[in-house]
Amino acid sequence: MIDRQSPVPVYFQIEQYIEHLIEAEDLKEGDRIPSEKEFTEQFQVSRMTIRQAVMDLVSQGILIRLKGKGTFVSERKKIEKPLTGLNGFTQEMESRGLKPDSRLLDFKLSVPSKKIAAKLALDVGQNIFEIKRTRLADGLPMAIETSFIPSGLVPELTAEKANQSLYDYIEKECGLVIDHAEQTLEASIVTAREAKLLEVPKVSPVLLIERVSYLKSGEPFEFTKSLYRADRYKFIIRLPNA
Ligand code: 16G
Repeated sequence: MIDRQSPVPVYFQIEQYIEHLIEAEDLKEGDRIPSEKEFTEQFQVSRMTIRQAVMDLVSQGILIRLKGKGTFVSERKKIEKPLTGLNGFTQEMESRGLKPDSRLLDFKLSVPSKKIAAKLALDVGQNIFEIKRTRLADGLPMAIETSFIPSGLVPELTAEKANQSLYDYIEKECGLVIDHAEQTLEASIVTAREAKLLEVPKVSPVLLIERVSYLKSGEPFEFTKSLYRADRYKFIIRLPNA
């Protein structure tokens, strides 16, 4: 199987072999791949070589390592999210039959930076709530979101409420009407801390989305910076002929 005369490095040949097993469905999503020891015996190469091949596939998101359990073929099906229509994370996940959840990382009342004050059209002296959450679907981290909301709009907001659906709170409990949003989408790479929170390998790609949402009154009510896992998300846009 391994061609030692080939200019293609041995670890890369093993990588291609594992990818071939996945394509041929000899290894399916969620299957455990053979251990380093089994591969070493099969290919008669060093453990280091196997490790290099496996780590490469882990960093590409093709395999996933679970501490104490082994290495598995990752579930690669991405969520396909249309970039039309405004909805919140909770609503979006529920409509897909997934259970939304959040881990509150930070909740505080603060003075906005110049950038945030401009995004939210705030006057000097108006404060904001800053809410940072890891968003999960069926127990899996999907995104890290930091939302900035003018405190004057939601004066009664608490950490407990902020850890549930913010859009529900704004509409159902505050009686405000959400109208539209403007957002940008860029590629980015996680920091070491974000990698831990999202449970992805270091230096993984993410989709950075910045959204400013407006109430029916025309007033901006949130500026949110979201980092969505690039291995779990894919956005769809319909393009009518111009
Ligand atoms: C979405 C929004 C985010 C909003 C959140 C509210 C994107 C890119 N971002 O994640 O701006 O704050 O929903 O969700 O879609 P919630 O109602 O579950 O708190």
